[in-house]
Amino acid sequence: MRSTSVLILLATLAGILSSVEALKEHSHHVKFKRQNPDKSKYPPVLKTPPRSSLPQDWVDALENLQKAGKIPDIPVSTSTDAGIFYPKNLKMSQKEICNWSITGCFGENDVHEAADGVWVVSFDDGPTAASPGLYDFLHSHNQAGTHFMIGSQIVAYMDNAKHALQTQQQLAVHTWSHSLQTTKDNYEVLGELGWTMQIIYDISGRVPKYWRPPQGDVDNRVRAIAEGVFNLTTVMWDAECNDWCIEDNGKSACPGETPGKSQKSVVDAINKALQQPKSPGVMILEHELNKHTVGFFTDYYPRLAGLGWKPLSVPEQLGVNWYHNAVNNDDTPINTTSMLYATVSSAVTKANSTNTNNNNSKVASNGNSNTTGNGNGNGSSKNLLSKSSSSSAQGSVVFFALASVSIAMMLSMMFV
Ligand SMILES: *[C@@H]1O[C@H](CO)[C@@H](O)[C@H](O)[C@H]1NC(C)=O
Ligand SMILES: *[C@@H]1O[C@H](CO)[C@@H](O)[C@H](O)[C@H]1NC(C)=O
Ligand SMILES: *[C@@H]1O[C@H](CO)[C@@H](O)[C@H](O)[C@H]1NC(C)=O
Ligand SMILES: *[C@@H]1O[C@H](CO)[C@@H](O)[C@H](O)[C@H]1NC(C)=O
Ligand SMILES: *[C@@H]1O[C@H](CO)[C@@H](O)[C@H](O)[C@H]1NC(C)=O
Ligand SMILES: *[C@@H]1O[C@H](CO)[C@@H](O)[C@H](O)[C@H]1NC(C)=O
Ligand SMILES: CC(=O)N[C@H]1CO[C@H](CO)[C@@H](O)[C@@H]1O
Ligand SMILES: [Zn+2]
Repeated sequence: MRSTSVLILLATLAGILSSVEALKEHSHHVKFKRQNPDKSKYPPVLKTPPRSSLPQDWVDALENLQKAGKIPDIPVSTSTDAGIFYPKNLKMSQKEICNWSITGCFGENDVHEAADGVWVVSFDDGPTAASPGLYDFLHSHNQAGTHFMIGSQIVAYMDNAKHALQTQQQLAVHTWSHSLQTTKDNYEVLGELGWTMQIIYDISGRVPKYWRPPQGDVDNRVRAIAEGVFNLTTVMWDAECNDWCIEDNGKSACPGETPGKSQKSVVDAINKALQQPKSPGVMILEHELNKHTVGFFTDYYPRLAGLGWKPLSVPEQLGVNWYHNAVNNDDTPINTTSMLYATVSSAVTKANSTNTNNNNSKVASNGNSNTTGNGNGNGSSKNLLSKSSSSSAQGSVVFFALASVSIAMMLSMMFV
């Protein structure tokens, strides 16, 4: 069942992406033309960025981590019709590998569930032609969502990605070519993550903090590269509705899948999640692929508050800044010359230290704080990035993490 759906998803995405060239002409907004980065700067779309495209500082950072023994020596997996496989003679323990695709294992730093009462708003696979409508809808409700974007899709829909920024949506990483990352070698993973971060930075000035692996395919090797080189946190989910099965024409690409075999089955799965107990909250996997997948969300969204849910983006539920070099989309981000976390971090530290009048009062402090943008989390960028999270918010995040690991594991096994 899983491998069928994996294949269908890949086929669906290939279809969407191949229509991108044609659509590109029409999504051109003259207003933004001069601000767009030169597309020739980026590696070819829909392919894993080649080794020759990798900036030397990323390569050095990866190789230094390898030398220091910080990248587990887990072999690259192979993807077949029957699933994802590591070499048969592999002698590593499940704990060492922590391969989500097969065992549902979460890494120790993964974000994979919501705080009590929180409905996490997040979408994968954008930007697409359907994205602006979603962003406008969210904006009209003063709602931020986390958007895990495909680098190649940003090349094709650059103005739509900028629209996300303008409508107070958080930009995050979903790889360059939307491929299975455990099947990629270390340099390939580096390019898939790094180039997607780079294009997000180029259009927004913001350095992403989160990534979600396509189809959840991640292991401790891939996590170590994401965390060690770029300080990208892996974000998973704890409920599924298989909205991605529904194609542009409204029909299902996975007739054998429940949910997913029909629009009704998707809606039923969402309704089931909406009725779940509030502890932990719900982090449901959704996609901004087309008007149908967006429509599922816009249909149920108005009911969330009445059902007692508080909808928040990923960083809002954690009570942290949205980006490594900016609090959110409102402030002026701190410039950096590289996506390498060490470089970003030192640029931030330098900017912070040149600010003599340090004032932490504007920092995101908890999930209920004014971090959704729209003028509230306003202030000078220089003093925004210092950390002053309230201990109660941190305490509760830790509490939920501990209290509900088993429930989340159960849910992920049930739904996936
Ligand atoms: C990664 O980023 C977070 C938040 O920006 C920061 O608190 C943490 O110290 C960083 N991790 C490393 C290893 O620098
Ligand atoms: C940040 O980068 C932008 C664009 O490259 C540039 O215009 C601006 O002057 C830079 N700001 C600082 C403070 O270096
Ligand atoms: C920080 O700003 C707040 C309000 O914006 C103000 O009340 C406080 O006195 C300031 N603290 C410092 C150290 O400037
Ligand atoms: C958010 O900001 C508004 C006005 O700017 C203020 O009234 C409200 O108390 C703030 N909420 C929190 C949780 O800080
Ligand atoms: C945000 O900053 C701008 C410019 O500094 C200012 O005009 C505006 O009143 C501020 N908004 C809030 C809510 O503080
Ligand atoms: C910024 O400065 C504040 C106050 O000095 C400090 O607490 C905080 O850790 C600094 N943040 C960074 C990212 O350097
Ligand atoms: C730790 C872990 O999750 N390992 C699994 C990864 O995938 C293989 C299939 O090739 C499983 O056999 C492992 O158990
Ligand atoms: Zn995806």
